Amino acid sequence: MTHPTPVPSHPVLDPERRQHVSGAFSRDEVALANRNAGMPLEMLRHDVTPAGMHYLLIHFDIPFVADAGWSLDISGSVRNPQRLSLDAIKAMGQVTTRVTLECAGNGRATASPRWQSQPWEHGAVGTAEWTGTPLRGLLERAGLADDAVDVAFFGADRGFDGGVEHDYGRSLTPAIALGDDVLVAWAMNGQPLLPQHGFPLRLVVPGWYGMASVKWLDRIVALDKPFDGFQQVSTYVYKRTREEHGTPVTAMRVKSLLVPPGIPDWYTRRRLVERGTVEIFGRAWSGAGTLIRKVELGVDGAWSEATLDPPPPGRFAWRGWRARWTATPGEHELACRATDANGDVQPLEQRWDLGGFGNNMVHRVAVTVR
Ligand SMILES: Nc1nc2c(c(=O)[nH]1)N[C@H]1C(S)=C(S)[C@@H](COP(=O)(O)O)O[C@H]1N2
Ligand SMILES: [Mo]
Repeated sequence: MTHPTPVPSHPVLDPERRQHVSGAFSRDEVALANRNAGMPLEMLRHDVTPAGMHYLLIHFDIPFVADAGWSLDISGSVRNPQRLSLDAIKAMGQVTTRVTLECAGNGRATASPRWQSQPWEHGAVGTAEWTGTPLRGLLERAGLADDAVDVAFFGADRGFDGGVEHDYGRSLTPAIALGDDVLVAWAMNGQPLLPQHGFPLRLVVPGWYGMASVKWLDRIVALDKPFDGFQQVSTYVYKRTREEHGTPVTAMRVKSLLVPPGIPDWYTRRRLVERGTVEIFGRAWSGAGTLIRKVELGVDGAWSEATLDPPPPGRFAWRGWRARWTATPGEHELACRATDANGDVQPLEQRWDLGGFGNNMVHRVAVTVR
């Protein structure tokens, strides 16, 4: 099976390649921010994010999908190519997993200079209960051939990036694709997927940054060489220079966020808090099923350990944490910092990355106490 090499056959739409910028947001960044909503941080209170409050990242257009007639093709290096209807997929058994998903670009907007793209601050994260059938069952039915070294997943959405036209597509190695955790999901929080979350079918790759969880999934192609699609090799790679080979973005890095306390100023979102005891609440998570070991609350640079809530079901959802702060009048900075079971801890400063990926620096919130 040879995969069509993406060659720009149309006038290149982004011939210059975008540049890094500092300062004011461009009109293009604002337009993207209006399409791709973040989760308001007060929604961290919910164990499971209400579907309409889960963050969204959609590269191209949301495909219009009529109710009936969807099918999923499995082809390439397989012994028994498949075309499966939704009903056939649902009949293959179902599981529900609670999964925290974060966009790899979360926090990009706070880098300087920043890559011109979706200008996320902190909200590109959410937790949902995804219901679907394990991907493994589908791949076993198709039977991966001995020469299959990669498995590519394509959505029904198509567009340009960097001048390259392509269907949104990502791949997983057979070892990961045949693992226990990856789902082909048709429901979110007990309801059919919303159009913006991939109706009628999507991949959910727990423990990974969101780019792997291909929405509007209509094609799986087993490959005899590593997938070279745009979203696999031309982005979602950690690197500091264009020349570098870099490291692919995969599992989420350990991270925590806090619900900004008190009340906000409408325009600046600055916080106003009454003096006295303030209950601080937040969430922490890591990638690849790694559990959270510790969360610390920082007050004006001094750290103390927070109390962890009971663990969530499974290994893939965020964990609540809480702490008490005795607020004294004046200006203060709150921060939170998580450590996972591997001993990985959030950095105090943002690592600079060309595409603005994997930013897990501690979350800081400025507060005025009266
Ligand atoms: N087909 C398709 N799948 C996609 C995307 C996309 O643009 N097209 N965006 C990816 C990215 S970058 C992220 S972070 C997640 C976001 O999933 P959500 O919008 O359901 O939160 O979907 C991923 N799957
Ligand atoms: Mo993303």
